[in-house]
Amino acid sequence: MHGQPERYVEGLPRPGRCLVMGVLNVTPDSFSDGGDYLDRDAAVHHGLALRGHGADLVDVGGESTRPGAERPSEVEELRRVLPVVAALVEEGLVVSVDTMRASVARAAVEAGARIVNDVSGGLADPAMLATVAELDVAYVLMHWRAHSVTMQQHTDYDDVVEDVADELSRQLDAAVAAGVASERIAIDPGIGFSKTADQNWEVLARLDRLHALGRPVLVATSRKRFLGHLLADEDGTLRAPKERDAATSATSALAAAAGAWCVRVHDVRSSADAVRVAARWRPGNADG
Ligand code: PMM
Repeated sequence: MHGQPERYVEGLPRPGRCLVMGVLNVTPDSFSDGGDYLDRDAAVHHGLALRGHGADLVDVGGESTRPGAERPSEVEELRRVLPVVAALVEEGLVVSVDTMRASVARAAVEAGARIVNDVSGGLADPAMLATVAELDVAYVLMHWRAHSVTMQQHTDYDDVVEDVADELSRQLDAAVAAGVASERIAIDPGIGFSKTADQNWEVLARLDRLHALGRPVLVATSRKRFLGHLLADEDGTLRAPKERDAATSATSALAAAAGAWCVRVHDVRSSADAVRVAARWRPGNADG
């Protein structure tokens, strides 16, 4: 499995450029869009708009993972997510479910989701990896150390790039050992999860180290706090989350140019443009 970077995940679109995954949070408390799409119709409407703006995939999540967030119950998560997944699948979208729970992953896949996006990379729910193996769907496996309530207490690394790569490699081995087909797996360094702002930038500057793990890499920087720090006012006030989209499209272009397989973003239009620019920039890629 470890060797040349793979460019594709089996069973997902292959447009010849970095994919764009649109974020659809059906939560009251996500950091940038919490409460915006809690109502089912508003959520479905937004999912369709994301496709219209150029999303290749739409990622539906019912649990906020912002630092300090409390978890919803399983019943509540299912109630938020399932009707939205089903309605978007019905409309022909490629839907991913953002969940750490095997039961939610299973129900969403039964409703038509084609990707399980597990920010815990199989570590939060002992049933997750076997469930994904059985469902035989695509799996986004993220670097993760702890639930959101405590994750910012877990930012000790000897070398953040090497340690994230090693921990991801172990998570990847566990997934494959549980029967998940390696061609179905993408990896994700988990920007903002158990990482300081500086550590996020270090990881982003070394995506080559993650590519050495041999799987496509998803990069999710959208509107995250480290961008708010970068763009802070002189008095130290962070740039507000919804004012971080221009910076996000810059990270999307840079990630795509560095070989990322997919970027996960809230403002799809600007990042869809950015990944097209990155593709066209490559020598000899006139069709990008
Ligand atoms: N970040 C958030 C949620 N889901 N999924 C993946 N694969 N990678 C991430 O970095 C990630 C994620 C953070 O919350 P948001 O939905 O408000 O962006």
